[in-house]
Amino acid sequence: MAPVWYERLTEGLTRTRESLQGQLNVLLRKGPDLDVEFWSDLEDTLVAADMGAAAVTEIVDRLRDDATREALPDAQAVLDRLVHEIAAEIRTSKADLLAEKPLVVLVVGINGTGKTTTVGKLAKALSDEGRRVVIGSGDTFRAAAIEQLRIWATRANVPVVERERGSDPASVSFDTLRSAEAQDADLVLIDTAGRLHTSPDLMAELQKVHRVTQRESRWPVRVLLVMDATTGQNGLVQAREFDRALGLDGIVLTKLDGTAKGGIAVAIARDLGLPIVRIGVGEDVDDLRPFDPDEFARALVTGA
Ligand SMILES: Nc1nc2c(ncn2[C@@H]2O[C@H](COP(=O)(O)OP(=O)(O)OP(=O)(O)O)[C@@H](O)[C@H]2O)c(=O)[nH]1
Ligand SMILES: [Mg+2]
Repeated sequence: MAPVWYERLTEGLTRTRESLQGQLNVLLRKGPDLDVEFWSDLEDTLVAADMGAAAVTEIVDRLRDDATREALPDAQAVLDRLVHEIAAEIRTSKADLLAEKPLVVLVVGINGTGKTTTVGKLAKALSDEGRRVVIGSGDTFRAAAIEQLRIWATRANVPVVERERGSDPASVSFDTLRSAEAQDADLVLIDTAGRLHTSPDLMAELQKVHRVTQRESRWPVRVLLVMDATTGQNGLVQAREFDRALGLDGIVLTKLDGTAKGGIAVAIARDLGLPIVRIGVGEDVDDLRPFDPDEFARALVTGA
């Protein structure tokens, strides 16, 4: 039997897989001919799952080469090979960015992508693994953000550092770092307010938070962008802007359970050259998973 977390992953990717498989079945039914039309239909199918045109062209070109060289007998054989090709396309660095110790992580992104939830899930998972976590409540803007994070901190049983609503978020970073050092922590997770990548004032504020965090931290500071998979290709535009403003170290891709376009992971890994550090496949505390290219490709295409 598949482990529970893999079931959650395949469950989370159900929409993408069903849509992909529906299309692929149409291809399979058309018969064994690997003609020009087959390859072009396959390209269309993968593009529709949001994998991105450039990545899809590469994947399909490689499959076509394989089919010629190794005489893949039929469409079914090609689809079996597809999993390997997708995995190869999304394979980035093997090391887990969050394994570094001690470490400060600034969590950023546009509104509602799942930043606060991700901070909560990470705090729980990593403190369960023995990390000494302190959370910083850097969203001093949105009503109820502080309470929302406090609930997660309680759930994860880790301390949270906060200031009253309307405070300077950079000063929350400052307080959090001092508190983490005093408590001999080894992982600081700092939540930030959601903001549009197109808002110069809010991006400047975030740059200041980042600057202060870097200046005040004795530990390495990494910036994680939380991206909502349901935003599709626009997520790539957001990521480029945040990267330009801050220099991103990795991506957390959330809400993969809520979209038929999970192929966006392929576009991210390929086009941004940034590691996907974790993926969100639901709202529960357990629904944050490591991103393993082979498992992900398998869950996406076959679900077995
Ligand atoms: N289905 C699903 N929902 C998620 C996932 N991650 C977060 N959510 C939900 O998305 C909504 C927004 O999550 P938040 O964590 O508040 O998002 P945020 O980025 O902090 O939002 P702002 O602080 O307002 O910018 C909540 O209802 C979460 O439960 C996920 O992986 N899957
Ligand atoms: Mg939030």
